Amino acid sequence: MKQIEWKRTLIPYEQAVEELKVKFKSIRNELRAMGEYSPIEFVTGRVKKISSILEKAKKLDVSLEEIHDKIEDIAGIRIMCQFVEDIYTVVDYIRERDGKDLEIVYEKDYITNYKDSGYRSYHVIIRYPIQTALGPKKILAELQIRTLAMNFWAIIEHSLKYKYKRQIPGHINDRLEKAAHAAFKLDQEMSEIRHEIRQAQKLFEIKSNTISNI
Ligand code: 0O2
Repeated sequence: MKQIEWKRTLIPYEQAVEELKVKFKSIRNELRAMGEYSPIEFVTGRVKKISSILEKAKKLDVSLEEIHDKIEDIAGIRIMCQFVEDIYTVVDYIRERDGKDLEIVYEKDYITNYKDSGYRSYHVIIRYPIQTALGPKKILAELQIRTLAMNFWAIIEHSLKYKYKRQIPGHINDRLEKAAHAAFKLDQEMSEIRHEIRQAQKLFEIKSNTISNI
């Protein structure tokens, strides 16, 4: 496929990523504006790189015509949370919207069933309707919901995989395994004192608002 055709093919995915980012950021902004705790810390999104789409198509043995139905993460949204518990609150928000502005295709719980690599995250594959110049269209998108610690580890591991073309040397892999364990422990420890942390954050917010109103 020529560059220009790829560009056209990916436009609906770009649109979906932008719309979904706005929707999840709005949940966070609305809750904060009401003085409520937001389980969403921040949101990012991306359209998969053409080279990664081609790599995945090869791995899954799918033709270019099939990529829209078979590659589920061309449109990807990442929702970062402070605590593991928040992830499940966000998943509940998504489930509430099932059949409304999105359709859940299936869920993958890599938190309970973490990957051999040490990867932890909660994935929800959705079908998302968009309006295009040629009419309505539904596309697949992957929502990855994770804690800040899970995200930190995943970003580092992903860049090392990229650097070493997926053949990470043993001694670095050992460190990554230890780091995955440390990230897991960090999430556990933070969950244990989550009520204290939330109270402290609330006090800090009140203080900041008071100062900014002076
Ligand atoms: P990018 O650059 O984000 O597009 P499989 O690899 O077959 O086990 P599958 O079917 O590709 O899994 O889907 P899965 O497991 O839902 O993975 C999709 C995305 O999840 C990946 O996209 C990553 O973003 C993330 N992910 C999954 N496993 C790992 C992992 O072990 N480490 C890290 N860092 N991320 C992971 P891509 O295509 O890898 O990359």
